[in-house]
Amino acid sequence: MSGNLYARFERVFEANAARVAIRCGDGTALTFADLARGAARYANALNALGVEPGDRVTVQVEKSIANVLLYLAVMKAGAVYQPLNTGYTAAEVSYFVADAQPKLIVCDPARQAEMRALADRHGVFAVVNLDAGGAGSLAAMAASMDERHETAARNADDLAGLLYTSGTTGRSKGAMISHGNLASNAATLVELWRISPDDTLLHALPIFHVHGLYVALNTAFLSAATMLWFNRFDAAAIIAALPGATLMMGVPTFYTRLLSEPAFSRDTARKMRLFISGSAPLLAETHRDFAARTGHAILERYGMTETGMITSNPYDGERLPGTVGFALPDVAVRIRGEQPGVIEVKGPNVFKGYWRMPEKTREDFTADHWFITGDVGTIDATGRVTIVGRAKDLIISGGFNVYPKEVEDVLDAMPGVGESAVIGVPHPDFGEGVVAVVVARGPLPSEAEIIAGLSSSLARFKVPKRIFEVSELPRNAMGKVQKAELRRRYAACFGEG
Ligand code: MLC
Ligand code: AMP
Repeated sequence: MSGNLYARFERVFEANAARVAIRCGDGTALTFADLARGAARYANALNALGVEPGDRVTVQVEKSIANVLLYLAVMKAGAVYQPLNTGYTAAEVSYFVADAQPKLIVCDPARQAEMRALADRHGVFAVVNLDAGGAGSLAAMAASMDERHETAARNADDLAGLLYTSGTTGRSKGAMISHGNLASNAATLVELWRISPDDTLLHALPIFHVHGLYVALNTAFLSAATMLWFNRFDAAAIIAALPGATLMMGVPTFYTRLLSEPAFSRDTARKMRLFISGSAPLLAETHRDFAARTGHAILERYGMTETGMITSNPYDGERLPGTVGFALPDVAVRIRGEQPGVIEVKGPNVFKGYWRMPEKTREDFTADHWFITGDVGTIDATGRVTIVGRAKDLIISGGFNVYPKEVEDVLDAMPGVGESAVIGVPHPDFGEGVVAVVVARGPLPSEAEIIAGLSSSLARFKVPKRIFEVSELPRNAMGKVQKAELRRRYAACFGEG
């Protein structure tokens, strides 16, 4: 039997052919048969463009149904899906393309010329496009293709995805994720969270990261759940749709935004079976406020790009605010030495290593092959995990990761900036907000000018929302910048957080 995850989806799609797979806000709906036909057409288009098993396909497009078909098609064709945040600038994309060496780039039509130039520089065979409405040169090509396509045979260890995560120092790393990694994690979550064809999953997450892509899509496809489709998160639209949903997955910002809407009530959530939160810490206070408003205890789980999901609060047992629950049934977690300590993970969910970076891969695994997450936590006698901090210098803003070093490097290269320290402080909407503290060397541009300057090379979510000037950065005896001290100093700069 093929280890290609799409082969498993294909069986589900066939068995549920006439049922609705995805329902969109404009009333349009796709059946599972439509999904299978669309994926086949797109896979034939990919093959016609020269894509073969093992080739990387770089995708930077707005969320759409066509994007879902493309995701399925890449897997069906046995190729490796490399999704990129739509916020990334051309400079950022350039690195990913140079590193991944894709056969094909799929981009927004507005970026076709820019991507074509990039493709020429890096020997990429073809560039095609898809717009926010799902139209574009790839969609046109797929429409003319046969709706039959033989799913490429793959082994469970073959790559299905290449997802980049930034290193705390140095270059961004491509996490190599196999069909087996995805299949095991999706099957485990479907069972644990009891996802079934009776479910309607409200999908409002982006599909270029693990949460919206692998956790939400793969579990829905495997269980034949119906999805209610939103191209972005808009609290009012979500509240209007919630009475028709049974299941939702979101980052903590989704839940705080829902709570800030007076229209969000117990009645709105009357059909809901389960709210799931992850990608960033959910404040215990949000958990409690949500329970008081809706009667639902949000189920918090913990994961990473490199591992998929690691722990989850229980479906039946107590969902304890401020904790991330227990290791998934087929996953093991441990902390060596004293607690709190760095969480390590082992299981069929753990990725195959960093793309063409054997050294970095070695650094992030222990001698006995456990993956070192960089998250600091505790594990109690019952196995319940609580995350208390991070050993890695990382900010998580609204569920997006920001690596201070990357922002500091761009800041330090700006005229007038001597040195800088980038930190995350409590933010009422994004959980953590990015702040830069800079020491001037000569005349320092204004805050607005610095922010505008950074935005030309960095995605908007990475750009500090505030810039503070100081005469010197606080350092310890070793000369290391004391970021904890800076976080204390600017803790209230976004209000009480
Ligand atoms: C948008 N902005 C952000 C931001 N999102 N700034 C900081 N952090 C963010 N996350 C900027 C915009 O560019 C804009 O700035 C301004 O904030 C206001 O934008 P908005 O319209 O309010 O934002 P919105 O489109 O509503 O997006 C907010 C959001 C979105 C929370 C809905 O960020 C989101 O979908 N986040 C989900 C991230 C996610 O899926 N993470 C999963 C990672 S997987 P300006 O200046 O441009 O006007 C993972 C593993 C695991 O971590 O365990 O799941
Ligand atoms: P990413 O590299 O984007 O996959 O982000 C993974 C990181 O998100 C983890 O290493 C954690 O730091 C963080 N994370 C994910 N889920 C949670 C959670 N429930 N609570 C706290 N942190 C989380």
